[in-house]
Amino acid sequence: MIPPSTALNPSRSLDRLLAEIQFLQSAARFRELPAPEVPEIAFAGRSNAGKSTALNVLVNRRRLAFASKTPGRTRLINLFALTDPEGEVGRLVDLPGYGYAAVDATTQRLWKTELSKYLGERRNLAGLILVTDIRHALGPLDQQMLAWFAPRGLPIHVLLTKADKLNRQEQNRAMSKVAAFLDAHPSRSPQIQWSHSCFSGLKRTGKEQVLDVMAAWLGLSRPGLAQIPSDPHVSGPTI
Ligand SMILES: Nc1nc2c(ncn2[C@@H]2O[C@H](COP(=O)(O)OP(=O)(O)OP(=O)(O)O)[C@@H](O)[C@H]2O)c(=O)[nH]1
Ligand SMILES: [Mg+2]
Repeated sequence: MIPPSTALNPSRSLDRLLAEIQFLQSAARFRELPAPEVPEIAFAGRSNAGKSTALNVLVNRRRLAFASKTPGRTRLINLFALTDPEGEVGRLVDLPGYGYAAVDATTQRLWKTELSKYLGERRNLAGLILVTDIRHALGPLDQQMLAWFAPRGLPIHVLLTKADKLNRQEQNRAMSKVAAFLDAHPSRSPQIQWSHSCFSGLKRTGKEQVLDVMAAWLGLSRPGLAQIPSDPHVSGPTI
């Protein structure tokens, strides 16, 4: 496994690499994925949670990943490459959502198998962004995902999205509930970074916290990020 980088490389800025991000490949199956040569950050979560939208907003593109009102829009494992003149340095991965009952049983089984293989076995996975709708943050399926994924010992950032749907007080309440849930989680280990933050794809707010986390996972620099945030989950919502 490629360990998540811990030393920042100031000559490689995440923001600069994001400005040049390119679609790399779609894979329907785990075995079709490109060689696991560079660290990958995966976006997972319930269908329709806002994964593809979050990815687009974070990279400042309107339609890099396909977002849609129709649940089940992302049907493949979509990989996007961060490349500097010397080659690829990392990837962002948009995954199909889980929990979408309207697709037929065979497709659901295929997604589940390939998704579990990706999250369970991909050896260059540097961290998981678990995208969850703030109005019902970390529902039963997300909790299952968290409990199942935690033993891999990789960092997790819970992104509470669609924050624009709630007022500030409701956002704070949702954030506190998630903080308490993560703090008390039986799989929580002080060595593994678990963090969370509030986000709105519609208002394009909450980007900085998650970009800081992503930069730390990839060992990249960001303006104003002197060192890896030791515990970003203590920071409050920015919207
Ligand atoms: N109000 C609001 N709507 C959002 C936000 N993020 C996503 N949406 C909407 O939610 C719907 C689903 O967004 P997607 O980004 O396609 O969701 P997804 O998680 O990629 O969905 P699948 O690919 O089906 O798993 C779309 O109609 C988006 O416009 C947000 O922050 N605020
Ligand atoms: Mg999607």
